[in-house]
Amino acid sequence: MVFARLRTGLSRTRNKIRQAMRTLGGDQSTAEILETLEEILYTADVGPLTAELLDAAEIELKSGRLADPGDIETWLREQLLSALQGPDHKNPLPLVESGPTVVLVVGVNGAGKTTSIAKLVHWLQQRNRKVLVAAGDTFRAAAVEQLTIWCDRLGADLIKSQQGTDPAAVAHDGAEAALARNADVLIVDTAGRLHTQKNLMSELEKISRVIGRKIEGAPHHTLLVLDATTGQNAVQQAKLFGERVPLSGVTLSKLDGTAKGGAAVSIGRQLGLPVCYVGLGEQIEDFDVFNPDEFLEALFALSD
Ligand SMILES: Nc1nc2c(ncn2[C@@H]2O[C@H](COP(=O)(O)OP(=O)(O)OP(=O)(O)O)[C@@H](O)[C@H]2O)c(=O)[nH]1
Ligand SMILES: [Mg+2]
Repeated sequence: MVFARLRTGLSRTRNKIRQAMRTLGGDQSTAEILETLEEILYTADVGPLTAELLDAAEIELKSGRLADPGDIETWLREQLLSALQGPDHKNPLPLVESGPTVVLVVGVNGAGKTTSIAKLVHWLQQRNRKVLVAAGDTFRAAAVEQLTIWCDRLGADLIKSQQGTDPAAVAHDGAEAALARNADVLIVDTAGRLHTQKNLMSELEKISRVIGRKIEGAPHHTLLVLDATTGQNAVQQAKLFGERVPLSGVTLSKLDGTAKGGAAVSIGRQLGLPVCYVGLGEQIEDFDVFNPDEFLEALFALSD
């Protein structure tokens, strides 16, 4: 992962956590330790998992298993790591054996979908994959322009149509082109939408259906892009999108900003969704596969 950027992004949260960690130990009572742990988990914004972990910590503390402040840190790290671990972090978007692998990218307005697509194209190209992009956000002309600029810069083929075209038609053309040009991966951009917009949510289902008719099993991955700075609200978005389209994972964008980071933990624990990729800035390289160990180190710096 672009570890340095992640560390910088999460430095505010980390500093607060470290400060709290330093107060642990000595002759503190169980109640005092639990209070500090609560502050730490609140600072990291891990959501409902906070209560669960505090209950577990209380049992551990009363049993005398966490006698040392170092033990508490290690225990906490293990708990969070188990909440963060997805099925296959080294290979978050496995490609199908033959024919193009289709990745549909969805999310609310401004989450970072289009930027994440450009970053993912670059990431795949670096791994010698031939990538084709379909500009499924036909809602605004500017959306197609934005993607055109990225694809020109990256030397990736882009399938696009006029503003107002049915996005499912663009996705269809994208699938056809991906087959004809022997692309390894087809990435389909979509317009931002809210889960409450019924028609727009149905549109996603239609896009999926149309692609599936062209390429068997497609879309193979539906990636939800979440703005990490929206905290626990991101978890709610993931839940509601997941009720309409089967999600395979999440890209957590803007972790370089004011994000506290805990949303990654909640998404894994509450929804069982893996965080596949992280976005750490506006540049093409500010992106990598999510690495739970590095993430926890950037957030908690338990090993410092
Ligand atoms: N700092 C930072 N900014 C980001 C990141 N990802 C995206 N952005 C910025 O967030 C803004 C929105 O990004 P887009 O990629 O256009 O988001 P989108 O989800 O495609 O937006 P719509 O298509 O309008 O729904 C842009 O200004 C991006 O440069 C990131 O990881 N870090
Ligand atoms: Mg966009």
